[in-house]
Amino acid sequence: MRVADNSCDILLINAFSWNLDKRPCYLPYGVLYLASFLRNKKIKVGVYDRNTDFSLDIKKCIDHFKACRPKVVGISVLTGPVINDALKISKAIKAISPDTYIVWGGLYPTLFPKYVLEESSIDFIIQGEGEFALYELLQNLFSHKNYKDVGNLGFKDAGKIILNPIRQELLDLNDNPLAAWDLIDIRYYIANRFFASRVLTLSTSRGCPFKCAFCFNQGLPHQRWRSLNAGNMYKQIEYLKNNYHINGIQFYEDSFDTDKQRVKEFCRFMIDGRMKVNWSHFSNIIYSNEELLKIERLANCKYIEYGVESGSDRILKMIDKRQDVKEIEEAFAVCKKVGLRSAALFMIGYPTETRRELQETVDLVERLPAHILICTIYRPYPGTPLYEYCVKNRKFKVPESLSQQAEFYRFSHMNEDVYNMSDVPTSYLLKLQKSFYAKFAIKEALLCLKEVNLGLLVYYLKQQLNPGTLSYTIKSLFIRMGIRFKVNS
Ligand code: B12
Ligand code: SF4
Repeated sequence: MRVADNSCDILLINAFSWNLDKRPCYLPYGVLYLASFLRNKKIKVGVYDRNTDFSLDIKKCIDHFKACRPKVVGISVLTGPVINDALKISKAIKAISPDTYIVWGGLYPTLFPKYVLEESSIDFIIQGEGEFALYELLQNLFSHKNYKDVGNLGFKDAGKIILNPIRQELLDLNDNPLAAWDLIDIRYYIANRFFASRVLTLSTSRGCPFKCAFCFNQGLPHQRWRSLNAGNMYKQIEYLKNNYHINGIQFYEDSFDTDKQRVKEFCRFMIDGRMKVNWSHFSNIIYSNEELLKIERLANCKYIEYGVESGSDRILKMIDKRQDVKEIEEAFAVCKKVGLRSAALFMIGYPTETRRELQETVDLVERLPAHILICTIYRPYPGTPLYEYCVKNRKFKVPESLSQQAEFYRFSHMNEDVYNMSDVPTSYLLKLQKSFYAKFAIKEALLCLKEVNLGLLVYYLKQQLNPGTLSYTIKSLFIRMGIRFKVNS
């Protein structure tokens, strides 16, 4: 949240989505890459991350806006409760400064453009990748030229909502390799993880070549996988190590290892440079490759997160996951053999999912040698094949207003009263999610002990000693015992 002389042409705000114990943990790469791109074009940029503003109201954010006096405010918005925060900020800024342009970008306006533009405090949205479109919009606004042809732009013209076509051209990530880390207070983001004590997240690729039927990627026009090259990945790590003394990196991107050559070269850089930084990444089961994983291990990779999604082959086929249960088990076994820790990410509550299929997922969770488990409940995202299915066959209708959508797409948890696409009662899904949570809590505690990471153990215990969390964990443990021994009805 730093601006050199306080004034700027555009203030980029990352709306509040999450922090834990005063740590957002995840760097807001949407605004950080946009900021460095615009800065290279000589535009004065400020960044404000609401995830590091721990006040419940938006006073600090608005004071910051007043100090910067930008002509344009860009707000980065994911789907979920974050919408409410973005809306509150937009309304407050418009109320005190009606001439300031408000632009929303990020996944939510990309997937739900019309709902956003119906809101009077929002002037523009930019769909999809933001760099070229935002730069072009700013150039036109600053020189009072016509902005109506800017690709990816959405706006209102005489009350009518106009959505311009999405441009085919995508950014070459190597043209803008460093994010504007210096515009935020990085200390907030350094997290203590089990594999290293000072971890930052990195985002070195965009897009995904897979076609999972539930995933937002299918709703993004013209997304295509591309990446920073290995040299630039290494340069980023060197920069973060030299400037912020980190000892761990979490690659937080959809498809880190689509280009195996890139990963091999990156490992070579890490090994040759004797870089003492541990790291982790997401991967796909069908990318599992013992030879590559051994090289990764040598280059200090410690941990891999796999989208397992389900323990039922029928569900895996239905969601077009391109993996079966046997392959999943093999991939986790390879990780174990090579000496890498692993996480299994699951979803439950898919359309048509039955109790028997959910039991197959429970059984798989028991069998997998994963160290971390995460389980979320399925929600239909527009633009995805599974969303279309839910609209046609499960009477699904996306909630009408911005605030209802904020509630519907909120963080993983589900109430009894929302749409449930599966063939089992919502109460059963909730029980199952709690049971996974309990298993996760136990595995996490064991991992802290095994890694002899006392800082993390203290953090974990502090979290667990919070009365709300503790009662949730205890309740979850009982539910887990019930599900484990199949005595639940
Ligand atoms: C880091 C991350 C988080 C972080 C927060 C990130 C942040 N902004 O602070 C945390 C951990 C908090 C998080 C939480 C959740 N996340 Co998340 N997250 C990600 C992740 C892995 C990386 C985001 C990122 O840095 N991308 C890289 C940057 C460069 O891309 P970008 O942010 O899209 O930005 C570009 C454009 O969107 C645009 N843009 C972005 N902002 C702006 C602003 C302006 C003004 C303009 C013009 C343009 C613009 O330009 C940018 C550069 O081209 C994405 C995966 C992904 N591929 O993006 C999932 C992802 C966004 N998350 C997802 C989900 C499902 C969630 C959760 C719901 C998880 C859950 N079930 O609990 C929660 C929801 C939080 C909430 N809504 O309140 C989904 C989809 C969410 C959605 N449809 O909105 C994604 C896509 C993962 C997936 N494959 O399913 N997430
Ligand atoms: S692999 Fe992950 S990011 Fe890619 S389409 Fe599937 S769920 Fe989405």
